[in-house]
Amino acid sequence: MENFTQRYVDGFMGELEARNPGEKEFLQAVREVVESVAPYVTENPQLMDQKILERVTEPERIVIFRVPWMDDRGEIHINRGFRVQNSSAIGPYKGGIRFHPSVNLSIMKFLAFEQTFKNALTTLPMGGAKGGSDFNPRGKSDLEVMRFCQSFMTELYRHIGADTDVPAGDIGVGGREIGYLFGQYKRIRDEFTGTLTGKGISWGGSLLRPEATGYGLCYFAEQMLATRGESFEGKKVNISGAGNVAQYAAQKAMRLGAKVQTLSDSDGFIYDPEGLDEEKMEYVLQLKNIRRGRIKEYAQKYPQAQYFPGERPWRIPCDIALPCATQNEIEKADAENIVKGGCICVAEGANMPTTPEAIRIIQGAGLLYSPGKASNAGGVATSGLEMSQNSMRQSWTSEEVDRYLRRIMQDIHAACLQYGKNPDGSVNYVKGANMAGFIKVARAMTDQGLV
Ligand code: NDP
Ligand code: 2IT
Repeated sequence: MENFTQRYVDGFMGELEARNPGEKEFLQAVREVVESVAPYVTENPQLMDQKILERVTEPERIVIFRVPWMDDRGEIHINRGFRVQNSSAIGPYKGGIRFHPSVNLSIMKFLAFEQTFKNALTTLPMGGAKGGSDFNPRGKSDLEVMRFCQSFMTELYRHIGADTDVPAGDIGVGGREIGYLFGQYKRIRDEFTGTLTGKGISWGGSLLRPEATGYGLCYFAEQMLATRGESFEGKKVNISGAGNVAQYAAQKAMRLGAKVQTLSDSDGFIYDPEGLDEEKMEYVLQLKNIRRGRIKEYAQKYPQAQYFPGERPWRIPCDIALPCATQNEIEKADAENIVKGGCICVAEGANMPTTPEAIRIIQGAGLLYSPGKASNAGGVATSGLEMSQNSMRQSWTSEEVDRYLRRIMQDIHAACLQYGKNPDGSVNYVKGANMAGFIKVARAMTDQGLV
């Protein structure tokens, strides 16, 4: 990076850190984007004059609220709810809701910031937002989850709407939670609109929305592999997580001819040297989505698989790594293991799962590497398709939705190539995704004046 550009990055980040002290995930996410776009911004001084980066890193609105609820024994609990509406430059705010004990303002702001550029990449008109709570759904009964969701929505409803802000799922928020949230929204507002996505198929949901993030991730990884004449066929794939994204990434990778060797949760990982098949996949879907069990039970059911408590799957050699659990789950030592194991491609299903140091190791070793905002955009893109279907009061077939999803992932890949191609022909997907997303958002902000 040239001196002037480096000074610009340092100055910008210094001010941002002073304004947002201690928000480490938010600062990490912003730094990655700023480093990618700084050469472009400094060559286009009108972007500096208009303070585009200063504006897009200050959320348009943040709502923080009390969420009181009562457990099955009659004890009262108080959680904290959040909605960060980062940018409405290109459409109504859009982004998931996360229920996890780690949720805090920094994590909400990083996710809303990332979502702004991810949504721009989808080519659909959606702004960027994120919400959630430090509520831990683990071990809670359905009724407790319902009471929590109703209390959460009793405050959130006043800040959202089909043309204002459209939440969806994320960690700890799946079909069950979206159902309870939607029910309460509808009851308070007395209107049946597409204000949440990820709804059930019989009440406004889109076919393929549950599968979309994982499937889209594999469609994107297919494109990356094709740049080197490779495919999923016969490849060993390691996946982290065992939730929504991991499940359908595993299913699609398997159907594309790969051997899926690992899945994980926050307690440990399973390694199945024979790989997943359709029957094992069905077992995982039942285990996680119906019984809400732990991944270690897989190794009890299938004794050829091993369970490693307290570990992540990255030390098992693989050809393709798909992190699908959470932020910063690939650290320096994990990245070294991934490289040492002969991996050729790391495609992110989770949001920001790789630390900056680990990214440098992976990119430095010449692996294909894609950031989540590009490769996991299939989920929110299909949410955008759900919004379109709701507005038209229509529902498309899975084939139609799948065709849109494939095309959107191909277009995002093409945008990454357009802005991320290095002189030697290799592709910097981080730069490509950040530039393509930023340029679109910056143009919309310029057109709409100082707001
Ligand atoms: P789920 O809640 O369905 O699954 C999350 C999985 O990751 C679980 O197996 C969970 O294990 C594990 N996990 C969560 N937090 C941690 C942690 N701190 N350490 C280790 N493991 C953890 O969530 P999703 O599959 O929906 O989301 C996974 C990732 O994908 C997130 O980064 C999310 O932001 C991202 N994403 C999700 C999209 C979607 O449409 N759902 C779209 C795009 C991105 P445990 O049960 O032990 O908590
Ligand atoms: O991180 C994400 O893109 C999501 N959790 C999906 C958001 C959405 O609105 O579908």
